[in-house]
Amino acid sequence: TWKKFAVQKFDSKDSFENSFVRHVETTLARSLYNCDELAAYQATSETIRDNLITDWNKTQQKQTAKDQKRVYYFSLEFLMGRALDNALINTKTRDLVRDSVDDLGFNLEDLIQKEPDAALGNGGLGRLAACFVDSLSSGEYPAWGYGIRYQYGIFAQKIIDGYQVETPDYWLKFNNPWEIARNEIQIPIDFYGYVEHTKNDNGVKKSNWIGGERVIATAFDFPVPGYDTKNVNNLRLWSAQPTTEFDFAKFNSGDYQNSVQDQQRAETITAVLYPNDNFDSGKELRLKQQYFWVAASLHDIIRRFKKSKRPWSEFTDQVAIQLNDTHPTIAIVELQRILVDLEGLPWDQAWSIVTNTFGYTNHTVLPEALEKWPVELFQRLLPRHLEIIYDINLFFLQTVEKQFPKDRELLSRVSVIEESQPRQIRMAYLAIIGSHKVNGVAELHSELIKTTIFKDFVKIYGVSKFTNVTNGITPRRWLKQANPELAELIESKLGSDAYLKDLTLLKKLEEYADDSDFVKKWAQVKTNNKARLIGLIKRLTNIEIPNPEALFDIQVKRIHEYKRQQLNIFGVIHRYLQIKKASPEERKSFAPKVSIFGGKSAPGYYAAKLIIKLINSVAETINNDPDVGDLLKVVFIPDYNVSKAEIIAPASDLSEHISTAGTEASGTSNMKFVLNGGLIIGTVDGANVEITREIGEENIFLFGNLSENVEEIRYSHRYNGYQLPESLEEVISAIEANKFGDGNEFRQLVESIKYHGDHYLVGDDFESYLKAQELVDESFKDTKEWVKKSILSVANSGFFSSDRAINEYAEGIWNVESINT
Ligand code: 26Y
Repeated sequence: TWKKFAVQKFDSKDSFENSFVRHVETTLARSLYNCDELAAYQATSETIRDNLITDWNKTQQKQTAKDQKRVYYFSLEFLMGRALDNALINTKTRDLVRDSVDDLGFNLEDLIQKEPDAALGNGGLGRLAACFVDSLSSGEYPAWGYGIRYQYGIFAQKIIDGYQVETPDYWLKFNNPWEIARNEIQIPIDFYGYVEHTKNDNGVKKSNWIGGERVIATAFDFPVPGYDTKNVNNLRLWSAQPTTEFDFAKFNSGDYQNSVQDQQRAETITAVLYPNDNFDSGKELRLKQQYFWVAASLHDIIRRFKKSKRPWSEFTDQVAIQLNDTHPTIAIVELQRILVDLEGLPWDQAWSIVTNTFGYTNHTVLPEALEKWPVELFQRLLPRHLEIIYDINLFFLQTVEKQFPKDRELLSRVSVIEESQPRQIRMAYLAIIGSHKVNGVAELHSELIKTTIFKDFVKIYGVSKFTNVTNGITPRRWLKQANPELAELIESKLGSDAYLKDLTLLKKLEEYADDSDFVKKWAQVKTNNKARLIGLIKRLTNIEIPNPEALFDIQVKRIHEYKRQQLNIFGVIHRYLQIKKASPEERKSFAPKVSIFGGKSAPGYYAAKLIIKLINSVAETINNDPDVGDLLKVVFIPDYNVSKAEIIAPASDLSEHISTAGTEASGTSNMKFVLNGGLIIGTVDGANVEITREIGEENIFLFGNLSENVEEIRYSHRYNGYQLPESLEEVISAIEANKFGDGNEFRQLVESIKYHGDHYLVGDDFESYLKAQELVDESFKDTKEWVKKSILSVANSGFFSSDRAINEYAEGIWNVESINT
């Protein structure tokens, strides 16, 4: 009898329109006559959502029945972007829905634009998590993502007088059709309080944490559809709520107002995403977020495990947890606490379960990005966890001492506790000690962590604990969705869309690199995508790009000194000065170029904000200089985000990935640009190395010092002094001569390079950068050759699919299988 009531998925225009109308009239309580684009977007989404939820339910049932090992991806950031278009593509209903909403008097593209980005992340790390959940679903892995449902995502960036101004991103303003509130799931999470030490009847010590403040974690589920499969996995994001238990002491003393206020504080835990990328600010609320999310997630996972009535010894056959950076490291301690204090397991057995459960991904070697927490803060906020950390550290140091007797230096170097003022807990070390595998995110980076920041741990554990999984991106969003014309052209040659599931199939495109008809079409797609970007730029900045044939040179990513947007803008100034010096006749030999920047700075990062201001000031001068005309335009696109990246990445001729060698762990925008047929100018850093290997060094413009020399050069700067090249001195003089607004304003930026050691080696790489740019100009003149490079790059970028990355994690780290194997 159940069967006959089963919810029907829409599978035709008729059934779609039926459901659409029902959602307008019932879910939204509107009439069809009063249905604007926002309502139409919502009704469309609700209709898709019905299908997703139906498949989501079946997926969960199937996974439960199969009862295999599941993987849980713990990430404080999921930079998802918009859901609608992606759901249409993954469920292959886009054409049907386009025609249907057309019938109903709407344009699908317009409806798609109504959706706010789910911007619950800063940059690369958060977007990686989003690509990974897409690949986990598409590969039909039994997998859940766990994170926080921030009420405010990453701030929206406005540019006012050339300066970044942050405005709050209240993304949940309207109903969010893509989440399912699970109000019935209510998990109590405690903070503060004290630890009670007792002995049980057998004289065994027992510890019991009595929390001092309680909040409730409630779940919101986001269905994650796979591509061309009915598999829909779950992304569970936690939201903090007050408990309903009042503080009766306050209440009875008549202090009702304060009693309510205390409760309200609970909600602040999940109110806002910390907007720092690669920089640790060490705020108490951030640690509260971390524990809140991790404790709720583990509670959920353990509840699920207990339903199966298995013994604890089988926990690691059922559960793998991946830690996206050190942000969830407290999970290691929390699981140990649950097993020992609450479940009564012996320490060693518990610890073996813990270490076999966790894997840790490192995303950076920058010291300022490595998390450390003051011992004092832990003592107050999580007193029992601090005790457990001490014990973990003690047992660890004891084994090290056995292995390397009398090496006190080593012990103090690897101790989880840094004996500084104040004493701090080194979260990365805790993550290594509590995991069975540690991975970097590109080959070079994975080698670097073994030889620099974690070198002592290689000595202790052996090299096999450390591994590499090079990052990847999902070809569904970053090719099919962002670049539908290129996807169609590719499909016409490959004969099917199978490459979207096996990206290495792109290889076949090599056969067409000299096919003049194909080359022409390929170039036309790029031109169309550039036109689309020109429209966006006009709308956002009012800057006209007069020449769509100009070389589009793009650098979009978080603004950071190590990513060296300053090197790029100095290069632009150099070009400008060259144009100014040239005679009108000579000017004809310059290839027209548009220099495009975009990215957010952390609100408190002064140097990065100065870089933004400098870019805008340079743009102002150059764009209004009649000597320059169409030869050079400079644009700063405000509020760079996932949706804008989808328009920007397909429109590049050249993109810049020019970090100081050894500083960018991987980079993933480099992959997005290559997959969309743009060439790269870059340093020998992060995944650029592997991109070069895959596509061939004749197809990439590499420059700059190598990572193995960086420390030596910095040392030499410090002790022997250094001289900036003439070309850079000239650029700096132009800034100081107020050619780009008040030069004084940029003093700090200039001085850090001129006088304070030039930590990021801008001077050392400048000439080499200019040479690479000259080569770019030269190559771009030969359109046919350029397009050929573009085709060959795309043909050989299959390795950079996040599907490949996920398969590597599944096999090498999680020991988890796809549901159909
Ligand atoms: C400590 C805390 C404030 C913090 C917050 C965010 C620390 C780091 C981050 C974010 C780091 C991040 O996005 N890292 C990037 O990860 C990408 C995915 O692996 C890499 O491609 C990229 O090189 C790396 O910078």
